[in-house]
Amino acid sequence: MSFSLSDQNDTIIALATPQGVGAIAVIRLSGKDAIQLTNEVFFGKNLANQESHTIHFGTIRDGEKIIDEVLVSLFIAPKSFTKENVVEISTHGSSYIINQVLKLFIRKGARPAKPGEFTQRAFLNGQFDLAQAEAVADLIHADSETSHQAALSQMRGGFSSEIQELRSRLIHFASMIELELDFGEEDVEFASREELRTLVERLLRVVEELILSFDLGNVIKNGVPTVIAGKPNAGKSTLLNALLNEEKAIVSEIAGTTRDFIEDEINIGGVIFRFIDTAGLRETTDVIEAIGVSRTQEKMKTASLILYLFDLGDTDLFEINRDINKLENQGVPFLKVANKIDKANSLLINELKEQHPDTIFISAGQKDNLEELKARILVLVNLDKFRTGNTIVTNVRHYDSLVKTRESLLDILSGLDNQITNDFVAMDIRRSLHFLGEITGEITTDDLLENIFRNFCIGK
Ligand SMILES: Nc1nc2c(ncn2[C@@H]2O[C@H](COP(=O)(O)OP(=O)(O)OP(=O)(O)O)[C@@H](O)[C@H]2O)c(=O)[nH]1
Ligand SMILES: [Mg+2]
Repeated sequence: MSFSLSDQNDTIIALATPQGVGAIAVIRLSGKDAIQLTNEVFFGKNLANQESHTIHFGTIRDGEKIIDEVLVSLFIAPKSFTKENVVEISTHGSSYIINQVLKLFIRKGARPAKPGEFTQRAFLNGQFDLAQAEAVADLIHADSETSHQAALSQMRGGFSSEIQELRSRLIHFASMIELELDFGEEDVEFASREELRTLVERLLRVVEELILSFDLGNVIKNGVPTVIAGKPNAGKSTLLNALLNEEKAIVSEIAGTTRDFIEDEINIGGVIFRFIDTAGLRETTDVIEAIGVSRTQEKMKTASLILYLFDLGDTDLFEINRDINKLENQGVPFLKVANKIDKANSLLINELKEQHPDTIFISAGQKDNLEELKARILVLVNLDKFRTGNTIVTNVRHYDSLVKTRESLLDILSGLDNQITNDFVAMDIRRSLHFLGEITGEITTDDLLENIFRNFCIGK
């Protein structure tokens, strides 16, 4: 797939709603001939005489044959998503009708849109910058409140505006320093080195914060990895099933039932958690179970959160303290979850309440107190910062450019410290400008564009 400039003159068409049967389907056209092409097959009124942002009832006909009764919405350039003429045709949602309409338009000269081509045109026509265009894709794929928030804030400008502002101030310094170079031997200084340092340090802080936010961004997109760990038979698989409300993992009274890990997503309070049920932790001579145990230990290291689950009827304070000690050394946040409260003796419960008052008592089998467990999980991961509209980088491409920007900014600073000559400072500044420009799309290459828009779905 490539985007040559001549493609840009085509009028493109695609189904904008999902494939399959629905009450209505929306077919979208964009391009300079969009209205004229529609006029050729639409009967009701002359679309060429209508105003932008109006809706018209009529029929779509292929020669004598009526295909469907439809509503046609008009968006006249530049007042549309792509800034081109856009027509949206709402038909009845049968795949037969959709296919007939698409075929008819293609016969008349429209071209099937490539994935993301509508958004690509919007970008090329200056509707928004590249980071915002990518956010459109994220927004469509967002399936939780937090990932939706992150995509929306990026699409509406997010960190682009801040980066653009700092970048334009850096451009100013670059030109000043290059002017100094023009004056050669004469000892003039147009650009204050102290002001340059202050600006670079500020940029560095912004860039570093964005780099840090990438880890959080990933969590939002892919779910918080949460491992349920504990001895065999503690009830880990039972807890996973109870949280999922389905019988996903096999539960049995045989210790060592789960050998490989099983995972699934659960939405708690608008945040996606990826729960991972693991093989119970114990010394074992069974080869396969031993592999499972070592995988559990691996999973625990990469988790954002561990639910340490124990059976109140099959442990004691000594064992619990030993496990907690190990967990504290691992450094991953964890919750102490005591299971099988329905058949527990009160001695251990009282000891726990005294020594570990933050223990959560549940019965996975009876689904008791799971709401409190969920509430405590939410508090522990503390995702509040996602809700306050802080900027979060969720895109690998942005992350790469940010890391390169950081390196080149550090080069500017060390250049200033070591009083290197102007031409080198100017080069480092140019390099920083380049990487910053890559994020917002002020600097693009064909490869880059192609890669980004390939990940969109057709019709967007
Ligand atoms: N009474 C009672 N029994 C429970 C509870 N939760 C789980 N069980 C029982 O405990 C046994 C073990 O449960 P599992 O969920 O398979 O335990 P596990 O931790 O996944 O065990 P492994 O996969 O072998 O490591 C099963 O017989 C469950 O029915 C509970 O809250 N109360
Ligand atoms: Mg299990």
